[in-house]
Amino acid sequence: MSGQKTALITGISGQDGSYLAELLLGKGYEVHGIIRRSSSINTSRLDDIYQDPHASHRRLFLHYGDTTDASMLANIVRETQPDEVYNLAAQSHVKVSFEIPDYTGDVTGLGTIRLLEAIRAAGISTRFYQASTSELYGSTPPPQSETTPFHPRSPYGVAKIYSYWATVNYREAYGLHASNGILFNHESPRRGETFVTRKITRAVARIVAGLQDKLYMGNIDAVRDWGYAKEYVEGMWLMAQQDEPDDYVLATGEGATVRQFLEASFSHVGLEWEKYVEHDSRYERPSEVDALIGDPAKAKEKLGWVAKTHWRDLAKLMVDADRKQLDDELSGRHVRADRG
Ligand code: NAP
Ligand code: G4F
Repeated sequence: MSGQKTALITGISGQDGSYLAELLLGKGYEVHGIIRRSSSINTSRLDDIYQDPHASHRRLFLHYGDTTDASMLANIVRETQPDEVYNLAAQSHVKVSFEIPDYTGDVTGLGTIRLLEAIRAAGISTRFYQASTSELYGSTPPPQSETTPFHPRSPYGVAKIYSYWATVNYREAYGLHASNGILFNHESPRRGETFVTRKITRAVARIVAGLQDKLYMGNIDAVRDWGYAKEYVEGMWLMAQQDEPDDYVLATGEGATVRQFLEASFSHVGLEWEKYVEHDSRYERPSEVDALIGDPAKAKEKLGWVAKTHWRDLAKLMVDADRKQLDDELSGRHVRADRG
């Protein structure tokens, strides 16, 4: 079909990658995604948009690869000639990054340079989106905007700052249309189960069902600015549509403590969180990011993007989805509850 755009997404099997792929397919794009080879199926978040490889008009194509494999990245960029590249692949867990710092630096930091070099080597005019993060601000107090100084507090944050500056550098050095989305925490029923919001909402569902009686948590005084992932991928796409590349914060502008998220999630099903939650220091980090609250004014003004769902509604939405998913599992209906 003439005029059809092509996008390449690294990290397509993750939370954001799956929502972004849906958005782009809905806009008529041909979408290519990189997935890792795994001994078990790792594409469950793509179930709704999976297309039979034998279907003649399919627009979703999955390719095996890894951000540590430069030749694979070069081949896929050259072969697919994407109009837009969204670099979402990362070892994205902050606590885990303290345990595997070398690997995190390789995948989350150097992986970006490998992809940028693949674009340069292909000699194509593409638009590049980098999944930057509020973790870059680290210990710099809120509110945080595009002009706030960075002070990362984890190997993950340090790796992401490398990728942030690599993106800026390729924009300045080579004129690449390369933008950083500095995204504050965004969650959904598809959130990985070891991130704090999903850990809480899954536990609430399991406690209601009588499958669990305690929830062990780390630092519940931490403040985060939680939004809804499905809305944030729209902001990624908008950045790639601008005439000029730039860097943008996406956030709700509202902060809450982990304690408040616990209270909202448990009270949604009529439970008192204090009766179930206990502390376990194993979930604390060697250096914590105490408070992240974004200032999304630039994204509102330049992109027309505004976060609609704030943390209280997000907590309810995620508890409801986890309860439905558990009900389906227990009754033998293995239907995902993450349609939201
Ligand atoms: P996620 O659910 O953890 O997804 C990460 C994706 O990267 C998965 O598809 C994963 O594949 C893939 N990946 C991991 N290591 C890889 C490697 N070596 N080679 C190729 N792919 C690899 O993360 P997310 O929440 O969707 O976040 C998307 C991106 O935004 C990440 O870069 C994250 O750091 C960043 N970010 C996230 C947030 C947030 O609050 N969610 C905020 C700011 C920035 P598998 O499925 O095989 O593991
Ligand atoms: O849900 P978290 O693990 O997310 P964190 O560390 O903020 O990182 C996420 O958001 C970043 C954007 O700011 C992304 F770049 C990154 O990829 C990831 O998506 O932890 C949130 C807070 C932390 O302060 C943590 O110490 O919750 C606190 N927490 C307290 N107890 C816990 C727990 N976190 C986890 N994962 N598990 C706990 O038991």
